[in-house]
Amino acid sequence: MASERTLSIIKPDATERNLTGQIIARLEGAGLRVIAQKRVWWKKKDAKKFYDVHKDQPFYKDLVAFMTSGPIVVQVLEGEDAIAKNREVMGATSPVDAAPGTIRKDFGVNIERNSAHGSDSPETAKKEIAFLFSKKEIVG
Ligand code: IDP
Ligand code: MG
Repeated sequence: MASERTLSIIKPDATERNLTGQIIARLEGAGLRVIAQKRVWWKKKDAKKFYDVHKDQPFYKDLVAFMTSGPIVVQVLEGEDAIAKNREVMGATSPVDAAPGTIRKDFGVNIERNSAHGSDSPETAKKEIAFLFSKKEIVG
């Protein structure tokens, strides 16, 4: 498997509880490198656009409210099989289902406030990275 890039977000429930360092340490510990990173506070239109794929889901409105409730850390991760590896380190969407030792099991509050986001495919990763970073901001 070649080197890949993926988009990672540390969500508001985690920034609020001062967990950014611990989450980044787990990602780095799994061999992923942070090659771009910034702390931002999304407006409603940003969150709506980012999660547009979920616009027909019953949780969409709450998800947009949650993702705009505080600052987030957005980052590009690079490494072997980065998309799958990031999702493996994060764990399943709900902390209840997430495997022991994963970010969502250890830090997630519930299925919505689950501390981290990770792109789910190469196409999504490309789109999400382009939504959040200019080429100049990805510095290796
Ligand atoms: P993922 O983040 O594991 O890829 P998705 O199904 O893409 O999961 O959902 C995006 C985000 O929407 C989740 O990370 C979580 O914050 C929220 N979410 C997903 N399903 C539910 C739900 O059933 N209730 C409330 N929030 C949800
Ligand atoms: Mg998803």
